[in-house]
Parts: sequence; structure tokens; C-alpha cells
Amino acid sequence: MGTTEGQGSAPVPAAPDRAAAPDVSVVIPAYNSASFLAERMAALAEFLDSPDGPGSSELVVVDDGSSDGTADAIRSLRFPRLVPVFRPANGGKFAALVSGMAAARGRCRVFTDADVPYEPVSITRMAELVLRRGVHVVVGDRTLPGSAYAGELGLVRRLATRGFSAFVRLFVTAGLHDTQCGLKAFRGDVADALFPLLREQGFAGDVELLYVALLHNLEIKRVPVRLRYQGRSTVKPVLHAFAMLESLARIRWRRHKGLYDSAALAALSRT
Ligand SMILES: Nc1nc2c(ncn2[C@@H]2O[C@H](COP(=O)(O)OP(=O)(O)OP(=O)(O)O)[C@@H](O)[C@H]2O)c(=O)[nH]1
Ligand SMILES: [Mg+2]
Repeated sequence: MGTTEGQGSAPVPAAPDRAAAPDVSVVIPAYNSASFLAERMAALAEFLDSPDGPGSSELVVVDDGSSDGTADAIRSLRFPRLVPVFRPANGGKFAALVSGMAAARGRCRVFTDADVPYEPVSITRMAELVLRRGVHVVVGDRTLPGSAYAGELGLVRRLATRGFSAFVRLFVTAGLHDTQCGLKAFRGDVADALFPLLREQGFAGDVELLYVALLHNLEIKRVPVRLRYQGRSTVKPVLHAFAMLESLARIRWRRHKGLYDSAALAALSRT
């Protein structure tokens, strides 16, 4: 008897996909990172699969329209659970994260930088909070006891970071001490609703993200992080202070226009 692939017997696509979702997606925005990407991704993948790792995982690596062969470097990565994403033009870190988060399926979604600057064991801590306790957002915080950070930086960078944090804390993110840490984690349903609302890039992207999370009364927890690699510093204190003021004005304007309204986030804050 010939098998009839009729309507009734055909496998149902789409929905079961979620059932196969990994515990954790690690999303990496990569811009002109070809020289170190393979090495850092291999080390990260090894950690994710180790007993210290966060459980089942996938690695989502996003090329942000790089000009140095980063896309080819991503194509050459050989992990079974790699999700490559290619953006045709450079859009900035958070544009890359929006694309990566949309492609990710994990019940917990973590992002960090392509050079994996923090000890990845924090990812496991964050995933526990998200997956076992249902926390909406977990942010790395370089000011918490157990963190290792400040002593390894130069004085100017340290003062710039402190001043910037104090400013943002005062005007934007209430009690959150470190808004800028490049390691953050989200419940999958929170990421799905939150990332499409974001417009800012670079340092303002982190502020916007937390602003929207606080606006919707999401639960935000902090975990300590340990810095392993310090990148070349792109922080220019004075220039960034002005750019920051502009970004803050844009964020307030968007809120005023209702661009951060989200029925999905409003519903999530009750779960
Ligand atoms: N600079 C930059 N980074 C991008 C862009 N798009 C994606 N990224 C990624 O965003 C992450 C952070 O970028 P970095 O340039 O290291 O910025 P940073 O860590 O804030 O600053 P450093 O202290 O200089 O390392 C990296 O993973 C980049 O590959 C972009 O358009 N510009
Ligand atoms: Mg960096």
C-alpha cells in the first residue's frame, strides 16, 4: 500500500520546533572579528559543552556586514549547533543582536561580545536564574563582589566608566549599578518581545534595553562577572558624554511616542 502523504498524515512543521529548543542560545554580534573569531568561538563552544556549561545550547554568530572576512570565518566554524546569521550591511551591535535573537530558539538567550571578554562560567549562573527561577533579565555587573574588573583598567577609562555609570544610574536606570556590561541574559519569551523594540546602537543600546525592561517592570537580576580580555578601548569620554545625552533624549522621545508600548511585555511582567 502506497503511503499517502495526505493532509492528515503530513508532519506538522513549525510548532514542534519549539519543543526541540535548546536550554540556552549564546548570541554573538561580530564586526570585523576575523582575526580572533575562530579561536574564541572554539573556546566558548568547548565551555558550553563542558560539565560547567549551562546545559543544551546553540551558538548564534551574527556577521554585522564586516569587511574583513568575518562572514567567511563564521562559515568555517564547525559546530553542530551553530546558527550563522549574515547581515548584508553594518548596522551596529544592537542591530546585530536583534537579528541574532530573532534566529535564536533557546529558552534562555545570552549575548556577549565576539572576543568573549568575561569568564563564561557566568553564563551558567545566568541560565540557572532564567531557566530555574524564571527571571526575565540577568545582567553581568562589574561592581558586584566577586567581579574582577576595575583594577585591570587605566585610570581614565575607570573614571569614564564610573562617571558614565553614575550618570545613567541617576537619570535612567534607577538602582542598576552597571548598565554597560557586555554579558546579559534573557528569558526566551522576553527576548522575543524586547529586542524588536530596540533602536539604539553601541553604549546607548544597553541603556535603551534596560530602560524598556524597567518600563515594563520586568524582573532584573545581577550576577558578578570576571573580565578575562580587555579590548582596545573605544571609549572617548567627552565625545561619548554628548552622544549619550542625544541618545537619552531619543529614548525619552520614543517612550513619549509610545514606541516602547508592548502588550507582550506587559503580559510577561505578570509571569
Ligand atoms: N564596534 C562595533 N562593534 C560591533 C558592531 N556591530 C557588532 N559589533 C560587535 O559588538 C561587540 C562589542 O564591540 P567592541 O568594539 O568590542 O566594543 P566594546 O567592547 O564596548 O569596547 P572595547 O572596550 O573597545 O572592547 C563586538 O562583539 C563587536 O564585534 C559595530 O558596528 N561596531
Ligand atoms: Mg570589546
